[in-house]
Amino acid sequence: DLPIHPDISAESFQWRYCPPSEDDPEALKADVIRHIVSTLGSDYARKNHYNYYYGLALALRDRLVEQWLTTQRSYYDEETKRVYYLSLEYLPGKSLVNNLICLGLYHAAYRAMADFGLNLEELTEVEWDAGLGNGGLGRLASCYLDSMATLGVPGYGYGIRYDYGMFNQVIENGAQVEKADNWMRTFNPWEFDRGINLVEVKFGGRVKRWVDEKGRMRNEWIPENRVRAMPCDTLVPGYRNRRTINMRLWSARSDREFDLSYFNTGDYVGAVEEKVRDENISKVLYPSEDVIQGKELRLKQQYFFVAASLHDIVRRFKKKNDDFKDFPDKVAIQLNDTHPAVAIPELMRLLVDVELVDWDTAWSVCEKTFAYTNHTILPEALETWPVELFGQVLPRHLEIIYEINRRFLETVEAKYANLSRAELDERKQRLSLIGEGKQKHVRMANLAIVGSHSVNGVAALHTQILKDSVFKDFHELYPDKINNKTNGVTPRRWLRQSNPRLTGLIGETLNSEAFLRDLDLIKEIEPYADDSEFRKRWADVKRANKAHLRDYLERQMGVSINLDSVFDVQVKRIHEYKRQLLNVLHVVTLFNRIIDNPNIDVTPRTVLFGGKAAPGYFMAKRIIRLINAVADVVNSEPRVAGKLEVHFMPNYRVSQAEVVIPATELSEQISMAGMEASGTGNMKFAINGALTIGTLDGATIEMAERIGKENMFLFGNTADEIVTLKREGYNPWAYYEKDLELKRTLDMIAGDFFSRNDPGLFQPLVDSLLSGGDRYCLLADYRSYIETQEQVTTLYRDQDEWTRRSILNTARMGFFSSDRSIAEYARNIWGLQVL
Ligand code: IMP
Ligand code: B1N
Repeated sequence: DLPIHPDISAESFQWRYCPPSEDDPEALKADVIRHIVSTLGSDYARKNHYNYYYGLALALRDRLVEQWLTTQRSYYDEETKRVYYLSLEYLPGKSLVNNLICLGLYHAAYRAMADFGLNLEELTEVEWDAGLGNGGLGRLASCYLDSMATLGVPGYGYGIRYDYGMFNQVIENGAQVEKADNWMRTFNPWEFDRGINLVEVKFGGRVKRWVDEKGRMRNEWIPENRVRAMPCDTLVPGYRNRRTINMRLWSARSDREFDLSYFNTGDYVGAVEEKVRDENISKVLYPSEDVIQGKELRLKQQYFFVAASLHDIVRRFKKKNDDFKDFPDKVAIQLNDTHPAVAIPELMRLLVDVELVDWDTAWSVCEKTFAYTNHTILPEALETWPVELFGQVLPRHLEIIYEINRRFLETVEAKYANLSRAELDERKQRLSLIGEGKQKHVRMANLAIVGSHSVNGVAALHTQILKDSVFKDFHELYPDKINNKTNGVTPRRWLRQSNPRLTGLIGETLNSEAFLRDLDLIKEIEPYADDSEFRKRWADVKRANKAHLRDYLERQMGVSINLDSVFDVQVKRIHEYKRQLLNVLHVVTLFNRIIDNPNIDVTPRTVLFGGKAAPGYFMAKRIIRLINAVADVVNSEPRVAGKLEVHFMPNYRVSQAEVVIPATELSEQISMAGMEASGTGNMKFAINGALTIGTLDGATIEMAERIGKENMFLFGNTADEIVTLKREGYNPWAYYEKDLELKRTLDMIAGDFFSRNDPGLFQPLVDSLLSGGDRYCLLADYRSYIETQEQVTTLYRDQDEWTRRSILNTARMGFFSSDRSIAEYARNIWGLQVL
């Protein structure tokens, strides 16, 4: 189950273009041999891929650590302000090729390996994806670290080193089966484990209160349990700029081997059991996006990494400072969603209880230090914790949250003194950090907003929705706090690494690789859209990438897809709001049309799906089964052969995306308007020259503003129209009754056309659209989607025009570089100057 990259032919144009490295392959070869012998204890004469992958990776790590040391020293020398990105998830994928590219060593390594009789591209198959995240949010964190390193922002990523990352998805009888992702099974050559710098993290217990000799009221947390956090550092290089930053992930280590009391009671095995329980904290990533489960272990994960990280941050601050009033001038902390929001009461605890700073000063330090990024408006994804559970795990933090809330609600009272008592009480209830209801709960978003000076959404529409509805009351209270930072993606991985052919063509045409550092420069290819020679080369690149994907899928799944069809792709987490089901309705509609009219002049299509469903998400898992069932019927029907095929690509992940995206011609971004906070896959596709069929949602709207609506296929209700539709009483049955093609499609799915051996299998899906009320308005957008797909079919017949638009898409995507996003964060939130 390993992706295969195509061979590199020295003749190919990108090979000639890509700047050859100054580094000499001989030095690299010597280092590789040395590591194979001295670090791995293995024999370099055995030319296996494992030895040489690890040898090469370690030789690169040597170079990274040199860069990292000089980068870190410069921060101390210049006493710069540091930026800490706190995220429960990161999705780096594979590191070998990325690090070679950033260090300018790709060619040297390629030649070095060739001298050993090995192919560099085959070595990359040894590496496993680091999949320590669910999807967009985690990958965004990794793109942002890449951009911080490239722009020279003094950043650190902090998170958890899960033993098991995102599960591997296997399809058995059409259904998703989850397999543990044992990515640490073999040794991780990119990481430095720092087993001597352990940090203690406390849990449970009680709060002891006393008055000290100076008459001060003291609060001391007496924990019930202590766990140690071990730092594991992965170095993140900038693009050919000799700068390297660090992603520090914490691994839980038990404290108990040192706890003699257990031996005294004679319960040795019991002690080991508890030790294992402590180490479970960093055992596994929670594999669900957008649904919060409220499990104690998850809260412990959050506090574990936040406490260890803040300990590190404060330690580093204290090396050169003694007045905590200066903290916000030296430290900015960005909270990646509310998952690390417990950092706010933790910093208060450190300042007030431990450093004895007065409350008001401490609070002002917190507000100036923290900033919070919101990534979703889905109500079921807004984090809350039952007060009782919270108090058991973090008794002192719960007290601090109550005190923050008490003072906060006082300011609300003062501000709205003119309101009636009833109105004021309602407003206070909505703003409170503590929600009432069946059981009292801590509202993490409210905590994050109150404790931060900046709250940002991830696309313009999303931010507007935060201001107008989700956080309306807060926006009234703090009109300057909510701001937008539209997401971006790194062109190093999502252009240079994943699409060397296109990078080569652009680089050769512009005679520069500067667009990889400043993606705005890519607009300079726009005039070539009218150059027929250039268009031909552009189309050749796409075709080569399509062939690469075909070969990949042949190896992975044993299917051979039609190169002469339009590659129509929807890859992302499976979620009802993303509407993979709408895509399926289109596929079935096309199928019916071809069967009804064998002479129909269709453009051949290959519809590809990929994505994981949260293991407990019934509907999402059933959608995967439907896709596979429809694929079985469609792909074995001779009457549609050569015209339509459908495949579900198992185990979608970063390294697979790198193969799929450059080969895609039609990118499906069809969420219900208002639901997708931003999307980042949408950007990766357009940068790689896919045309988008999409709704006016998330960052797709901003893409349309730049690319031009005429160069995309936009359809469906807008976010405002959806609101109106629902307000006026949305009735899916009305669409079902009046649209015969839609009715027929739904009746086939409900009528077991795709589930002959499993009657009723897909009834729940159809029910969700009809009797269930169709929460995501698929039926309302169906007709407009089908008609827009017809426009796709028509345009595809004019390959020259299609290619012209493809070039315009790429040329106009400069804004969506994560370098632009990070420059905006740095200037407007972190108070840093970037060039
Ligand atoms: P082609 O088959 O000759 O067109 O080369 C495509 C392959 O080039 C892809 O698998 C890339 O992973 C790989 N590649 C990556 N970096 C470079 C580079 O710097 N020059 C050339 N090819 C590269
Ligand atoms: O974050 C991405 C956005 O581009 C997507 O639109 C958005 O859906 C995604 C709980 C999440 N929102 N919320 C999550 C992830 C893990 C988890 O445990 C929520 N992911 C997103 C980047 O901004």
